[in-house]
Amino acid sequence: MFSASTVGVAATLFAYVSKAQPFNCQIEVPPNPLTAQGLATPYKMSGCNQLDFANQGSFVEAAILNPATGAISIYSPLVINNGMQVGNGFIAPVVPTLPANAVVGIWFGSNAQTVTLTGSTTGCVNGLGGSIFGQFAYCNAPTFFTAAQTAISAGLLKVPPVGTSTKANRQACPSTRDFRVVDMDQSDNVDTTYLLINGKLLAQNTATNAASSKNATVLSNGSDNALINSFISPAMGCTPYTAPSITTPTGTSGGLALNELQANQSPPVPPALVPMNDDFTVIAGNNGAVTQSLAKTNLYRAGVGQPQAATAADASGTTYCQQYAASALFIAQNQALFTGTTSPAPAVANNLFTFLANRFATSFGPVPSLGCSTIFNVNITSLVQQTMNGNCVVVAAKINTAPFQQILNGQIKPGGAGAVSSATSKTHAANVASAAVVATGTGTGAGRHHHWLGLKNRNVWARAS
Ligand SMILES: *[C@@H]1O[C@H](CO)[C@@H](O)[C@H](O)[C@H]1NC(C)=O
Ligand SMILES: *[C@@H]1O[C@H](CO)[C@@H](O)[C@H](O)[C@H]1NC(C)=O
Ligand SMILES: CC(=O)N[C@H]1CO[C@H](CO)[C@@H](O)[C@@H]1O
Repeated sequence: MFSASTVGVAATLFAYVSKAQPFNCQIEVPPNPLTAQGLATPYKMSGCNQLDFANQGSFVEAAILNPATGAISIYSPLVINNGMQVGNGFIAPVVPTLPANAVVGIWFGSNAQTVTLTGSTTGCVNGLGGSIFGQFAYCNAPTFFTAAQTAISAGLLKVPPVGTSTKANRQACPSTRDFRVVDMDQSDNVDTTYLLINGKLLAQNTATNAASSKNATVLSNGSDNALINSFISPAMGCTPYTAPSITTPTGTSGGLALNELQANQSPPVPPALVPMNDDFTVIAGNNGAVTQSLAKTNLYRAGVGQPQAATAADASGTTYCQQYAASALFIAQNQALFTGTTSPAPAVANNLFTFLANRFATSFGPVPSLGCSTIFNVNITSLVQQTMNGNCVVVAAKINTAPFQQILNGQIKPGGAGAVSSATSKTHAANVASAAVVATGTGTGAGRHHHWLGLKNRNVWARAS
């Protein structure tokens, strides 16, 4: 039933996604990146323009642990375009004071398609061999998480529990490993913000820079972490875990490391851990084939403090997709609360509910998302019906919860009605063909494209990233 033209439609969609972010950045890690001087040395960007932040910008976030006290602080190193000078392109970064024997971990995110680290990359991980993660990288992160666990075990570092919602029927508060709030690539975001002053001067978003710069834009990447910390948690009456930071105007910041440590301390049951169908952990071959990789998945997990999967079954995308169905139920259950909450991205959706519905439908959908709808052979367009206005902003959404409940219960099994042969999403070819089931059925092609367009900032929100 997959005619050439059907496949063509799906292939076009995929190409469209790829074209949305054609930028491939190289970021030069400065010498001694884990020292105070290294943290305060700008990372130099090549191949991308940091001033075009929404499309090509990248962000760096460090967590600093004092092993003697267990105290953690967050510091965001600055990223500049290669060739920029102090005062002509950027404001010199503030130099942090590091405790003795500080253990520093560094994480990268990007609005561009890919980031490749150059320079002093010892201890940095960009991917598995030649297969980079894409929009994510880290330096010294496993060492950081090990030291943090030691500090927790010693009673020095006290990570607050996620807590209980005060506004949403006392549901558990969300964390980055919670199936209710993950997206197509969980655990890939930082909370970094920068300033762009007068449209041409890059600076850290310190209290001093923020106060003295009247004509500055905050370059925020609206990450998944920020989505939880700044939108979902407040809406539910939950308090995000933050730490002191001299690179935020308020003096405190969330952080990838904080989110993962907290999720590790108060694990949801079951916890969402990076699976093998995450588009950051698959390996793309020259011929367009995509192979799942336990090694690459584990390499990613190590960078976000997650347990290693012993076998492919332990990181199964099918299992992950089944459990991810819980997200649809959560979003629907809290429809009224989230409808009354500001949208994190007004250009994508008009409130938090429509935003989350759109983000879930995208993430549950065909590869290069998680491919869950393909695995369970359900029509995601039909199960999450979205209404867009003339500007392609999602203004209404209707979630049919029963099928998601059945997926969660195991009543709808992988393969669903059996019409789709590729349940495991091993190759592009298989997924493109399967994706056609949904793609061709989409009511308006234009709407569908705009929907995918939301993936442009997927590092940012649908993240995707
Ligand atoms: C303020 O910033 C904008 C860019 O965001 C720039 O075009 C404009 O010239 C700036 N105004 C002043 C007074 O510098
Ligand atoms: C999927 O659902 C949409 C929306 O209800 C519908 O228009 C389309 O025909 C369906 N596709 C298939 C293949 O059934
Ligand atoms: C640069 C960039 O992508 N900024 C986005 C960060 O997130 C907000 C949503 O809160 C968007 O409006 C920005 O465009």
